[in-house]
Amino acid sequence: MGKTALITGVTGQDGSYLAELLIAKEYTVHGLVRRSSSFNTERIDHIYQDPQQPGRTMILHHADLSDGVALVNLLREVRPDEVYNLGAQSHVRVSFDSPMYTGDVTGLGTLRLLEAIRASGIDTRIYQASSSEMFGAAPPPQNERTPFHPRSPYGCAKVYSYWSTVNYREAYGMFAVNGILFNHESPRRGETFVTRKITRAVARIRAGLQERLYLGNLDAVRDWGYAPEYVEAMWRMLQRDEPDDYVVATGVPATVRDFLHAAFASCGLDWARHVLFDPKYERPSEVDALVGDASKARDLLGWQPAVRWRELAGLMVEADIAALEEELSGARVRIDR
Ligand code: NAP
Ligand code: F7E
Repeated sequence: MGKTALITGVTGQDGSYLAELLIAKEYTVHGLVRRSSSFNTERIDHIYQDPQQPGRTMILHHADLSDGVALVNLLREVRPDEVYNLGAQSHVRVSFDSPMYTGDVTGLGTLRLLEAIRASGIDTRIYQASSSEMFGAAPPPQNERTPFHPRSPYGCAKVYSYWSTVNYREAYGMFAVNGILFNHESPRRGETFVTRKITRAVARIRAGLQERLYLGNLDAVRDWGYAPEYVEAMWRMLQRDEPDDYVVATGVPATVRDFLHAAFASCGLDWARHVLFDPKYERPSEVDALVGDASKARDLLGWQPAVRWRELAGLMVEADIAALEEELSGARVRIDR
């Protein structure tokens, strides 16, 4: 019998890659999906299995991180060996517009899940999706010993979740780990995060569908890795003998301007002819530089990244060009459920 996992945030970028990884490892994957008035399962449509299919290994449940009782009921029903808490309001700029909501889902949501594990009485391991945003203003390179100095409601909520996870490990002996992941991207990255916003615009400008791209601060430094590699690190953390916290990063810095240049240049375009500044994309308090030191993950998990930011920019542009061509040819269809 394979293991059973429950993923919150299964419809997100990481959730979709993690579900693929676990299914390939013969897990039965249960995913928590929040109710939406429009389809929100596009990233997992290709691995979706019909409820009527016997012996299916991918099962979706409606619930929400704001509903603690629903979490208890779900855990009692599924009895997972492993829980991956990836669900969150994950957009830093938006967290300044909706700080209470972000605190509720991204912060308290984790506590609800930890408490639901206790209340349901099941024996399980939990992965918490912690973030380099917790380091905020702390100068790079950042590792597991770097003090937190969050710069947004999102960062503050993640710090709350981080310490709640550590507290449940210490107080109740729970196998609870924090993966402190630096920015990771892919063709499935949400369209309003800066990398995807850029690569999508490159595809559209190249096709003559868009002329201008409005951005905020181009000087910010980030450490961008490739999401499918990062979900492997999550899984490895839960396979260890002892629970612990790990930084996951490439260690390679680049500015938003560097990424912009590489993405446009990969199609022979000059970004400076298309990009304009809009202050609405700036944050009230910015995180200037995040560059991770992932040597602990390398030494203890045997995890190392292969894809660096320049290659990532190229592969994301290629994927956005292919997706646009498919869309324009009418070949892309939505699956109804
Ligand atoms: P994402 O694409 O924004 O996905 C977030 C997921 O959370 C989506 O499935 C979303 O559902 C779900 N969600 C939102 N509100 C919810 C609620 N109230 N109840 C239940 N689910 C809810 O994020 P990601 O990039 O995959 O990141 C996964 C996790 O890692 C997040 O916790 C994020 O904060 C954290 N993280 C990300 C990065 C990164 O660079 N990607 C780095 C460090 C940490 P919908 O699809 O319906 O919106
Ligand atoms: O911004 C600058 C912006 O929104 C990156 C989330 O996954 O990673 C992500 O958070 C940088 C910032 O990601 C635009 O000011 C300029 O300095 O792509 P982003 P983020 O804020 O680093 C962390 C690790 C997480 O945990 C989060 O969940 O780019 N920037 N112009 C812009 N950013 C956006 N979104 N849009 C712009 O137009």
